[in-house]
Amino acid sequence: MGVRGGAVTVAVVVPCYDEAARFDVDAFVSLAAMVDRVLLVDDGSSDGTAAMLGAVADRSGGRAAVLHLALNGGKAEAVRTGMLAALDGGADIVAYFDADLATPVAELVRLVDALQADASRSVVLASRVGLLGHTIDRRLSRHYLGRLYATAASLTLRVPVYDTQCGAKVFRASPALRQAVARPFPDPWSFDVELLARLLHPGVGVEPVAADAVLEVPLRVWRDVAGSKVRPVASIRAVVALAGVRRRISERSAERGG
Ligand SMILES: Nc1nc2c(ncn2[C@@H]2O[C@H](COP(=O)(O)OP(=O)(O)OP(=O)(O)O)[C@@H](O)[C@H]2O)c(=O)[nH]1
Ligand SMILES: [Mg+2]
Repeated sequence: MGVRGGAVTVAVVVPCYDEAARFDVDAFVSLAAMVDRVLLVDDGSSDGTAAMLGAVADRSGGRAAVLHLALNGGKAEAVRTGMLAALDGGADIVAYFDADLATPVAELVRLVDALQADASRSVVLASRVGLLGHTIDRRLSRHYLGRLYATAASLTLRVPVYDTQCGAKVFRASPALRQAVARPFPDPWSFDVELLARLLHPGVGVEPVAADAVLEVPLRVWRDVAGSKVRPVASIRAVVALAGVRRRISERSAERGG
């Protein structure tokens, strides 16, 4: 552990919407001690979230900050706004990380370490793969829905990715990353896939991220945390939204002449 310090600046963006019931202040204070910057994005919450995020900021010695969005714009826009702010703040590595700690802090640190350890990597994705000795605690129905979606996402992106939806991802700052978060995601339901699509298949004038610069790291621990605000209808919308991601990839590929 110990991803903070040195020449490389690590920022973690945490989208938070009405998280008061499940937010663990102590865990995020400990995260702030391990990285250079924690950007807590309060996505127009109307419960006690703002006070809890404020408590993290107060106890973090200036390393955690709260970015308040007046209106609830959804996870996609909360993540995008936070990532832009992190890049503007000079971060060399930017992660996004769900507030519910389904992925534990120690696992996020492992993902950041994996990116730091290999300069040829641009992206590290957490992957929920059931393996002996690992604890991936996910309802069976969610697992199979997730497998279907991930297969469709993999075909859309034209790379053999296993899990696009886990809420823990780490990116190296680059012109490709900056352009990938410069504009809102057209469809909030598939923003994780759209972000990867923009990196792997960018528009003219931006160097793409190579498929083998993306590393998937199997999580040792991931636990489904009760209180998700994502309704089942969202997964249907997310599948439909992949058609848009595919179309935009084709358009950009055509513009690049390939
Ligand atoms: N659902 C939802 N989450 C948001 C929103 N804005 C920010 N978030 C954050 O996005 C993260 C994921 O939210 P969850 O409700 O756990 O949804 P999920 O992890 O995608 O889905 P599950 O796999 O069911 O847990 C949390 O950190 C939320 O606080 C929003 O408008 N809606
Ligand atoms: Mg969750």
